[in-house]
Amino acid sequence: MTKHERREYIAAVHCLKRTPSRFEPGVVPGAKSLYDDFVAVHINKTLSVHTSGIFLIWHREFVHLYEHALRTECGYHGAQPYWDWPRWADDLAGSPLFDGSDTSLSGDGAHNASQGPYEIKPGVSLPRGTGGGCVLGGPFVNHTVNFGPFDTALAFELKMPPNWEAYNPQCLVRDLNTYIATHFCNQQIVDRLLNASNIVEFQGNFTSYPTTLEGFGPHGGGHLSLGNTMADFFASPADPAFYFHHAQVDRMYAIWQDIDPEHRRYALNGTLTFGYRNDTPEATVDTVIDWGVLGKPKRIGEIMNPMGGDYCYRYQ
Ligand SMILES: [Cu+2]
Repeated sequence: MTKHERREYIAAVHCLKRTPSRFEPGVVPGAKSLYDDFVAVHINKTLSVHTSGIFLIWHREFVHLYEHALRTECGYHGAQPYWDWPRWADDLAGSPLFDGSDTSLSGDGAHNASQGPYEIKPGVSLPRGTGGGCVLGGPFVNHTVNFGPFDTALAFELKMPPNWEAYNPQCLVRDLNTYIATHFCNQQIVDRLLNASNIVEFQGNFTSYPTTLEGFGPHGGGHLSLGNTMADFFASPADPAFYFHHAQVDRMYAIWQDIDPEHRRYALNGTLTFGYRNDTPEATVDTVIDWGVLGKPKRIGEIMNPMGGDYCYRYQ
């Protein structure tokens, strides 16, 4: 993107943060804007759209709806860019996305001495990064996170955070972490991902369940490599970087589908419950996904082709 395009994108995100929420007053007190509505919907659906049969397609439509809102509500003319993980994995702070300049998404957070390692599960942890505090400057220094923070462990217990709708304004927190980026978002990881021979393997390469370090994958790796706000399992879309990360997840999905469209275009595997639990039915192309205030309900089959239905996009 040219610097002009980056500034236009950033201005549109700021505009979305000023655009009124679509929730009825009082229903979701933390949703102060249309930007926050996306965070709220993600929180509300967390227990059905991660390590489940609809992870890939749900996040595809979610990013599409966000891009659509940037364009239709806020005058943005471009597309939602993706974050090419391996390119800056060993130098996140030097990347145009996170270098803290006025054309970035803001950079690292202030060094927070009390930031500890990331506990993946009992006995398994990953080292902290270089920040852990509020972002120090750049375009999103005043971007408030209005929900959470939430405890990721709740997801593994299939529990929603109590009173998640509450308004709890905080700063955007980053903890740039090249250890995590170079281990989980490198080129070999991307190659392995794209070499998956079927949908079970492909989904597993993104995020295995139960989570092991080996199977941590570039989805979780990307979230954790940016730190606290992006590492919040429920409220991560509160960090504008979420959409760059998930555009790249979707790019991987689209590239992988295009390798063998006959077998992969409509391949699905898994239920609608976190951890592929069988208390909900298997996702099928006819399963309808409800988008609440963000958009109209859609059949899964309508979300599986980037060049079909409401979509008309491809990745470079
Ligand atoms: Cu998500």
